[in-house]
Amino acid sequence: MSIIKQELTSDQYRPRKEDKFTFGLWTVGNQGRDPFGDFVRPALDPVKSVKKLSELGAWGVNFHDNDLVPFGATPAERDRIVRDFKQALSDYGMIVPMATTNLFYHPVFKDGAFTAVDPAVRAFALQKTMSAIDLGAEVGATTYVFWGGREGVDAEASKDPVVAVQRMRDAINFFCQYIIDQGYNMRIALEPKPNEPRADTYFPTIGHMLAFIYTLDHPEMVGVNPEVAHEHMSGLNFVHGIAQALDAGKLFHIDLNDQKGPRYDQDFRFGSESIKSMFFLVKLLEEKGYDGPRHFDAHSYRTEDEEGVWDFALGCMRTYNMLKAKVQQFNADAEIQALLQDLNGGDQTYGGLLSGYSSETVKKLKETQFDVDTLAKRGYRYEKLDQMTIELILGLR
Ligand code: GLT
Ligand code: MN
Ligand code: MN
Repeated sequence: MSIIKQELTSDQYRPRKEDKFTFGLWTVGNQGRDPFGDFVRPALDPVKSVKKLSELGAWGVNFHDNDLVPFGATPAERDRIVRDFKQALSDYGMIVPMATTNLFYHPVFKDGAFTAVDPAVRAFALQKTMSAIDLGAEVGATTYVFWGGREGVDAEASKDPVVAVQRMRDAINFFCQYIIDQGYNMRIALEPKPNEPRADTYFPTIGHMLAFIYTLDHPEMVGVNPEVAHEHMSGLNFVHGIAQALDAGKLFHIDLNDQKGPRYDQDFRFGSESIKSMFFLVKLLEEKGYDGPRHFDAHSYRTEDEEGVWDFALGCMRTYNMLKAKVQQFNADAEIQALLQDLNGGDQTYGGLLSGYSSETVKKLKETQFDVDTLAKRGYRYEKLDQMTIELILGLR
């Protein structure tokens, strides 16, 4: 029995609309091309993707302008494609929470888009993105993603990196104002990536993006769209990056997938590799008030035919729900919770010294004698805590 058939016989991990799972049309539509080999799967009709994803329990789909409307389509072709697509959304009860622009595939973008050295390319990128924003608004998208794509360098000498940052700022400011002027209900989410397809991409991590946002004209309209694989490519802790984005109120969207450490961008099925990190990611998202889409920006292995693509899509969603159930189990595990309480309780004798700055606290802190030897001898029992976590994740608790 295939995974899909098993799944349709309903179980607690079955994806449901209220789970808010979404996929890019480019994810299930990925044809398996890589730098060493050509397409292995035929193109998937977006209408079919909408139908199939809805049947599997997804809530919505996202797209780049050209995932739906081919580059260079006439206005009449565009309108027909969009009409059929909107019909499919309504027929299968799906929505489009996010849209984005393809600013990397066509050769015109080989040196980037908003940071390209050629002013004509930069202006064309503005024009293309305005049309794509209009398309997104037409299908109800409320988040607009900017992934840098080819915004970067191979030859460092080619661009002044400060000018590149300024050009990106000018572009994002331009689109914020465009969205405001059109009256669209839309926020912008910036997606960092350290490299690939360029040798180095500008704004490589969540932290770089967060800092950049506060230099914009409308920082309140702009947040981040972090991707698991992209931070893992940099060897960073994704969970901590997400925590910082959440703390800043800037987690507008998220790209869930997986990755085997720092190497090329693998976009694997969610939770297929970094199980412990993804457990803590799901814990964070579920507990800290993220209520946006759980978007999968991943694709199936190149070895797969179409059935494998649907196995992949269902696998992403099931693994999220399985990890969510594990989080509930973690929170209900008496032994784990007792240890956590014990660990975080600590000695309250000095608690009063940590309630913020005051001249009184300064005075008290200066006078306090700390028993450093006793503090230094403390064992924290993190081995036990981590092992209990592992046993729980592996199903042994
Ligand atoms: C592309 C990229 C992704 C981005 C998509 C949005 S396009 O597939 O690899 O990480 O999220 O532009
Ligand atoms: Mn992505
Ligand atoms: Mn990726």
